[in-house]
Amino acid sequence: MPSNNHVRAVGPHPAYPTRGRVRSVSWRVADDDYAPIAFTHPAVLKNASEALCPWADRTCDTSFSDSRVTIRKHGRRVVKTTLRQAGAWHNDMPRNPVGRTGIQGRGLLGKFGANQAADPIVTRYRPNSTPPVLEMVAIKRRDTHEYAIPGGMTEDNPVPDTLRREFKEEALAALEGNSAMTDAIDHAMDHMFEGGTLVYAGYVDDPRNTDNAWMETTVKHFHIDDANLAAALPLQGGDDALKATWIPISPLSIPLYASHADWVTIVSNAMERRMHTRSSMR
Ligand code: RP5
Repeated sequence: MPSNNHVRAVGPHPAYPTRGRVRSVSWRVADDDYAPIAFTHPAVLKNASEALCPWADRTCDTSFSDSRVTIRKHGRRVVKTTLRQAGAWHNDMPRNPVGRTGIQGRGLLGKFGANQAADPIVTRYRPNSTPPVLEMVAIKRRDTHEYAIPGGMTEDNPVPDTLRREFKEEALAALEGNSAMTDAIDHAMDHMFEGGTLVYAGYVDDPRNTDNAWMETTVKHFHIDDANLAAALPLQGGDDALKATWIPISPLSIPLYASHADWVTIVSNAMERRMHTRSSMR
């Protein structure tokens, strides 16, 4: 049976073949009949064979066992370990640290092992709402048509840069080519992305995961107290998004992509506690 954090990783994806049957997610439970489907998407293979190889690995290098990292949140810090140290290396290949997925190969993911992303949860209180309604900026993904945090792959860049870049690319596409607006919003973004609160770091229950490649992410929360700034954000979906919009998250009633609902719930609970603390101090 799939565990709670391994449901989407054994489920369907529009660009994937049907997964092999997963009787037991845990590698610790023997399953002699386990027959994962071999699948690496043609787009990954094409990218990997090109002279310039920006995001896909050419081959699985055994040095990845000690050079590729896997992450997790430890208190207020993100802790990094190698695939080997994390027990995510088996038979000269990365092995999904949570368990079986029914697919071997890389699917749509470019890197063997952990594919690192960053996810910014940007919230505000809906203007003039009583009781207060907490909202976050969400995109509607083009691939699965689900609402999601506007995150993206780090592509080996620092997490803070990725959070800012992805938010702009995925949710503020209206800025492109509009230099007057860009300067003003850029300034506001600099301010907004200073700090933030670490919500989660680690494995993502992503529908693209396979036995040999999986998503990990660093999630940070940024709350906009300035209602005028929040209202001024020109939300518009970028290339990977059908649209970008504010959605209510207290309570969260819209299903979200992968494990995004888990992290959004952490944020909405924390904001509720913050509000109670503030009102009890008045
Ligand atoms: C998820 O995939 C992460 O949480 C992040 O939101 C996203 C990154 O992949 P792309 O949106 O770049 O496809 O696992």
